[in-house]
Order: sequence, then C-alpha cells, then structure tokens
Amino acid sequence: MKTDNRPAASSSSRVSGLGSLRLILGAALAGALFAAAGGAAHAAGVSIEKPWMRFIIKMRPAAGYFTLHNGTDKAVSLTGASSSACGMTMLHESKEVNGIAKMLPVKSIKVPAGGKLVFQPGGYHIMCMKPKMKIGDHVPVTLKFADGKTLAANFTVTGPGGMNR
Ligand SMILES: [Cu+2]
Repeated sequence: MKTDNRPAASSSSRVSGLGSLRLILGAALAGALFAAAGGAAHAAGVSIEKPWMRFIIKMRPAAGYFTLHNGTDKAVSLTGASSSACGMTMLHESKEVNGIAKMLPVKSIKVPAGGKLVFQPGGYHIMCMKPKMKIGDHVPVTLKFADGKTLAANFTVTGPGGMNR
C-alpha cells in the first residue's frame, strides 16, 4: 500500500497558476446546493476521464480522482462537487508542507482552454466526507463550475490500492 504523500507524478500535466488555496472549510459547501438534478450538462468539450473513488472504511473520507479535459476555447474553473454517496464533499489538494503531508481546501481550480487537469493521489482530489459505498460500486458525482454549469460522472469505487491493483 502506498502513502499519499509523494508529489504528483506528472507535474507537467498540472495546471499552474491555480486558484488560490484557502483555509476556509465551508467554501466548498456554497455550491453544493446547486444543480443536484444535473439538468444542465456542460457543453460538449469538457469531459471527465477515468473517474474513480478510493474507499477505505466508512469512518474515513473517500477520495475521488479523475482527469478533467477542457476541449473548449475558454478556461473553466471547477468550484465544487456533490454526490449522494458522499454526504458532503470538498475540493482538496494534498501537499507536503515542511515535510508534513497536509490536505488543503481549494476554492476553485482552473483548467485552461484546451488543457487538462489530473486529480490523483498526492494532489487534487474530491474529498467524500461521509462515504456510503462499497468497493465495486459506481457512484454518481456532479462537478460544478464557476459558470454555473455541471458535469456528472459515475466514479468506480476501489479499495485503498486504487485502480492499479
Ligand atoms: Cu482530502
């Protein structure tokens, strides 16, 4: 089993100049009331690749990972997520600060026009605070963007080893 502390493997695929990190835990909640019904799918061009959720035990938050592709000619900003399988969700970034692994709440994450952003262990993730799932499930998650649009995907639930084991 791996620790979650290493830097993201492919830093080149990550977006620089990210939205500011804030230590305001409630920030991610603001969007959570939006668009649960998922009526307004995001315009074609923004897509989710390989969504998966790492689940350990019910008493611990699960973490959602995916690659977000922005095929449009405008930057998009991810501002939150919601899932009926998570209770509450938050956008987090794992970081090593003075040698100590931390998770920092993130208010928004920008994906440049034509770019992509990789959510992976050791970096960005959706924290699923109260997981209601089991390994093998496919749980619905709706991503929310600053422009009010949403994008839904089913995340495959894995155990601690993730998709590779
Ligand atoms: Cu987290």
